[in-house]
Amino acid sequence: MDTSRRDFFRVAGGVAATGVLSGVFSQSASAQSTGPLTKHELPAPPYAYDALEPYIDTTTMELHHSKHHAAYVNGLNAVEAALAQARASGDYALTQYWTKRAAFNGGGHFLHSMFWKVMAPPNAGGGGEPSGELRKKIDRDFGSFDAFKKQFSAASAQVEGSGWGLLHYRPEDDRLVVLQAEDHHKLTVWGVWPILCVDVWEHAYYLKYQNKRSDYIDAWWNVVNWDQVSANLDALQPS
Ligand code: MN3
Repeated sequence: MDTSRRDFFRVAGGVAATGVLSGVFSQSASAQSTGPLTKHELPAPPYAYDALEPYIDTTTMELHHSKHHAAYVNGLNAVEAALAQARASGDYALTQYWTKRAAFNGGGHFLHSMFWKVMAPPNAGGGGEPSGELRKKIDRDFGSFDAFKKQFSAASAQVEGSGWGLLHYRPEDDRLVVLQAEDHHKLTVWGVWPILCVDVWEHAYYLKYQNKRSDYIDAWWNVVNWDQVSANLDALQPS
């Protein structure tokens, strides 16, 4: 076992309260049938924690990235190790539990990774309005950028409990659609791909905005990185 793999096992073991991981680590080296595991890692945000001030405060950014997002990364690693352990042992009794945890933690890791990238410091790539092909599709599919913003803001503000507001591209009919997610995964729709997301869990805004989720969303538009959203759309278009 090489050093990085040992380090990963130590990290993953630290989050596995059930203790199921110790078995898979000892077995996975010899049991080829369980398959290799991906080591999911916490991506660094492309700016400093204080870069989105005054719209998103430094303490919120630091806790959100280094604690909350990190927990989803560790959780996803633990889930996949537990499922490998099930394959190694042949005991699939907890598969439903771990599969639900895979959706929650995998969704959390994916959406937070996108969330950091679709934001940029105000007046340094953040804010303003989209242009190019993205702007054309927004105007076409929502009537206007203003109407899109209102619908997206409303969808995000009206998420029941914790969740996300999402702008998706739907390749089937070449259309942009606004949807919600509860938690990180519920209300997921097939056949669409997210290109913009806003986290409306209370941990994303409560320190600065308390119960005023709509105020947070209004402020968040000032840090949207439209170049990144355009790049996300372009990556889904046939070239
Ligand atoms: Mn979050």
